Amino acid sequence: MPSTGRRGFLKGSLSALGGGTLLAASSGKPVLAKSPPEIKIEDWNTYLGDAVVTNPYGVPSEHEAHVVRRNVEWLTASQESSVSFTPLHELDGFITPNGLCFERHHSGVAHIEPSAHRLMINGLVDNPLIFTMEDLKRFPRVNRFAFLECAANSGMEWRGAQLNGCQFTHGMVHCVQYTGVPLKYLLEEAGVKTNAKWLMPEGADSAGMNRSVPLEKALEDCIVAYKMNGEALRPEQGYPLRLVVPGWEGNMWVKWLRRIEVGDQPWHTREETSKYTDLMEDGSSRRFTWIMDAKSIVTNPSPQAPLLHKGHNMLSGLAWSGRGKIKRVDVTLDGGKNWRTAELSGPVLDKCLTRFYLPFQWQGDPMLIQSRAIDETGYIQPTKKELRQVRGLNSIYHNNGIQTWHVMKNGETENVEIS
Ligand SMILES: Nc1nc2c(c(=O)[nH]1)N[C@H]1C(S)=C(S)[C@@H](COP(=O)(O)O)O[C@H]1N2
Ligand SMILES: [Mo]
Repeated sequence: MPSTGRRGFLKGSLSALGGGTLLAASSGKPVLAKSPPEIKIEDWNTYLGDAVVTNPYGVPSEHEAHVVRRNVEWLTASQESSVSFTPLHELDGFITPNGLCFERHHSGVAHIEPSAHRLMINGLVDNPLIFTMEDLKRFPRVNRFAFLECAANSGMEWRGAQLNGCQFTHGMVHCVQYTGVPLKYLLEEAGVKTNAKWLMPEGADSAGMNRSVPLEKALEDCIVAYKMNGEALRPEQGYPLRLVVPGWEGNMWVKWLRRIEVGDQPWHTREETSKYTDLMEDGSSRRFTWIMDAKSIVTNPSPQAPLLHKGHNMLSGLAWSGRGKIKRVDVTLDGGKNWRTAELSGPVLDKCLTRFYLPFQWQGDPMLIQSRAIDETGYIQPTKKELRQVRGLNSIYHNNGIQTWHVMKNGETENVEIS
């Protein structure tokens, strides 16, 4: 299956225009129609449209109603302590729209009145402080894009292919632009004592969720964020305040952030927070595995986005690394015999999702599609086999193994594993 360059693609489209008709299907892919498409006067050509502010806060077209977060009901006992998944196969570029960011809550979405919200910094500091939201908005602020991935993303796939759709296998990730105060400034204001080494950020949800974060990371690039993609955080994402911990596992990004205690040792050892560890074959556990290793996923085609047309097609996907920028993404259509380098499209940013594309020709033959990310440190995304050789089968967290999609003759696509 030779790749089609941009020129070749254009040529194909032009001859399609000459020989038959080029019609934009809903998927946006150019296809040859057998007979010319019908052009008629539609309702929307003849009536006045909606007035301005019919939707004071805009919502997507009614024809996009299928583009939603979804859950898997059997995963958890209750839907308050559960997860919903980002519809990766419906998105493009590298930004996740706010309303489609996956959610992970331990005790549901807290609804907080911002004027009543406080952030306290206490523990090993010279001046314990309490900030209002207004106080925080008077501090110097930064804007940065970052992906957030739950450590459990792809966790259901540790023992084998299970869920049919990249939304479910890889949808515990989102990438938005955050606006907020570098945590460093707040810690400077409080005056961190010299023996301080750890922070314990805590949420105002009924779980009072807390995690241990090394002080070093906090001073490096953590942000106390109040905006995402330019507007206030959504309640699901921690309104009015959340911690941003770029490149590190999602559970440290405490939402509804109300307190940061400064200490000299990790809270992991004292409280229940040890469950985010990776159980190895010999019964030992890996812990403090916070950095999200490089990973990638082909979002189109995928089980929820099968191939509809023969001939020219666009393969699309996402790659990311908690260690920096994505350097390269390789794609195979034949189960790893041949690899091609995909095009990285749009800004390639530090600790962000990165969009990749690969145009290809499809004549109806079965394909085994995989993508492999390489980050700027030279780290190469492992196969699932390689991952299991090191970590065994007991883990849930940190599965960044290469995913395989089997495209069948009819274009339908399923989640499989090849050795
Ligand atoms: N207060 C609080 N913060 C929290 C959680 C929570 O349940 N409560 N869940 C954590 C987990 S496990 C993840 S993966 C991320 C999910 O962030 P999101 O809901 O914005 O996707 O939030 C983290 N922060
Ligand atoms: Mo998580």
